[in-house]
Amino acid sequence: MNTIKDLIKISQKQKIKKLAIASSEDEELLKAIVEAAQLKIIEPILIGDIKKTEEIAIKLNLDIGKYKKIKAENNKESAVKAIKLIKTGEADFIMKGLIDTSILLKEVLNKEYGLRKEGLLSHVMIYEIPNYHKLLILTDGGMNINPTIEERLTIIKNSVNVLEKLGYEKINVACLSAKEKVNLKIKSTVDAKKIEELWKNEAKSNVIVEGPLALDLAISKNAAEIKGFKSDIAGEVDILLVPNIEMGNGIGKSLTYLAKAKSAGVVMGAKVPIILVSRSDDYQTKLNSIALGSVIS
Ligand code: COD
Repeated sequence: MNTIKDLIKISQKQKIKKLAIASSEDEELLKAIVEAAQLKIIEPILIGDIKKTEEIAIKLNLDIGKYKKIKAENNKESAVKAIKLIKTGEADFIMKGLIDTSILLKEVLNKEYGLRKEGLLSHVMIYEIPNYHKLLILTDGGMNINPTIEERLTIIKNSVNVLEKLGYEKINVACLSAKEKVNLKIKSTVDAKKIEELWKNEAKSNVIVEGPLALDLAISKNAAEIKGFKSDIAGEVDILLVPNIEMGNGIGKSLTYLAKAKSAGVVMGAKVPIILVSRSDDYQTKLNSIALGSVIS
């Protein structure tokens, strides 16, 4: 699988999934949902300000008449209602609509609703970048703010899980920092080396984890050769593990806005995938993410 288009194709070959959308009153979101339903990827359940959602649908000439709709008084209520549909088995996965990320995630983490499993939840973003020869995962630029070393090991596993669901057999992971040598003054280099060592205890020989690596070495074999950096994965990396949310958010937004990358994003580690797109993402990114969530669920 080398393109996001492949992802859409795979999702169309599967059973139609029920998607609960928290706060559906958003133009780009509604366009994506209607198209995903037409492509037979999902059956949407719209939750939130239904009057506003219907007004948007009329304005955009979208037919949402046959979709199930559930009214919610505010964003928190639409998040809770979406999550409860998972508990009752009425929905297969959840998508964030016009609602602040933290509001939705706080409810997802609320033990009362039973969506959490034992491990850490983390955000996984897949990019198709014009200048890179394969899909690239970036994690975690959307949920965990400053994860510990142990937490970053789980973040790797959550993203590996995504690629395995997409059929990958061999997976290369780079633990990013600002350079390839350990510098005690740069904590992320020390952490990355530790993660590389700890990964050797995992019984997953199909996944190579190396660190620390600067971004150029991770994605360019040429850069690695020029710098004389010996690596089994340089230029062939599938997953970029970042040390904190700031680096993840910075790389992610650069890929989208400066490199014109296509993307799809999902939160892994809960009982079902949670589609966590940015409110400013266009409808295509939202559609791609729906396809990703559908394949994983
Ligand atoms: N996975 C599993 N459990 C978690 C996780 C996680 N990723 N994060 C927190 N928990 C658990 C904690 O162990 C604790 O039991 C409970 O949840 C509350 O923990 P807090 O107090 O740290 O959690 P919150 O509710 O204050 O914050 C959790 C958020 C995910 C909302 C927070 O980390 C956050 O706001 N992240 C950034 C999201 C964001 O704004 N993204 C968009 C911009 S990039």
